[in-house]
Amino acid sequence: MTEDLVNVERIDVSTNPAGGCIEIWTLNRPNRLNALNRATHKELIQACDKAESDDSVRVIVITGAQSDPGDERPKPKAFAAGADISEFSGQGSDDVRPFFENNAWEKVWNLTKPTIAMIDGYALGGGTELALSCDIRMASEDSNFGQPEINLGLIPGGGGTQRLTNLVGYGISMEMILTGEMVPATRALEIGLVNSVYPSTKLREEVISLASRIAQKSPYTVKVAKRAIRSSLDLPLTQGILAERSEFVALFDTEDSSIGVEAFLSKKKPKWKGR
Ligand code: CO8
Repeated sequence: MTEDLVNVERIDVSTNPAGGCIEIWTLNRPNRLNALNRATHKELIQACDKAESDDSVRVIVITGAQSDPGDERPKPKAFAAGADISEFSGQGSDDVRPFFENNAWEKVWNLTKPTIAMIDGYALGGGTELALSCDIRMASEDSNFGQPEINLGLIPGGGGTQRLTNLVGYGISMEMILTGEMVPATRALEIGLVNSVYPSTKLREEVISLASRIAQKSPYTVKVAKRAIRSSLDLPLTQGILAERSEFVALFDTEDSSIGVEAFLSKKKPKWKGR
């Protein structure tokens, strides 16, 4: 039997007012530092499609498997050390172009549900970019980030030049991409590349706690909030404000806004309908 390259674990949160589950997707090639080969990439796309069409999935967490410390040659901890470099060998632009047209990085970015990258170890190249495709990044103190593609004669291709720049600003993005040097977790926190940093032993608990708190909200309203925040990246401010206003006003026709307002006024917990 072959092992899943993206292992999907479901954590039931059905006692929440919104019910449902949190999905944890674990990239499962620890002996290759979870480098994303084509097969892993395909499974990641499938996981996106399944989760998007499954109404019970509230929040998605993406992480990397760790190698067994008892192994003869244990590997360093990793979220993902990027695309699988061995698959680049001998490839021309016509070979790689189709892969980019439907790629997992954009698929994750375009999920309508909230996503959290749980990073414990190396997140390099496509690994940092995968974390950047998530909405929130939470890392362990042992993590290192970087865009080392320049060392391969390449540049980031999974959105790094855009999403990294957006998050950390022009100068720091330039420095990271042009040097290819790694940034440790403490610095990643300082520059806004990650939301929070924890000791490795606490990371999962903290991520699940945050995911559970988000999962308690109306799943419909969460999606609208994500869409509105996302539009701030694409639209000039004045248009973004108009987009937000239109989303805000439309929410007054949803059952969940009536439920939320009535629950507040009657000092009860809202029981969301998700519409
Ligand atoms: N691809 C394939 N194999 C890898 C990768 C990788 N990206 N990273 C590590 N490995 C393998 C190593 O070859 C090694 O295999 P083996 O045990 O068989 O020798 C094993 O994982 C363990 O790694 P190391 O022995 O190298 O461990 P070290 O502790 O010595 O070093 C490092 C750890 C620093 C993380 C080192 O492995 C490294 O530099 N890795 C490569 C990082 C890198 O350059 N990443 C960028 C790749 S290019 C990319 O991501 C482009 C993204 C494009 C996105 C596309 C969107 C559509």
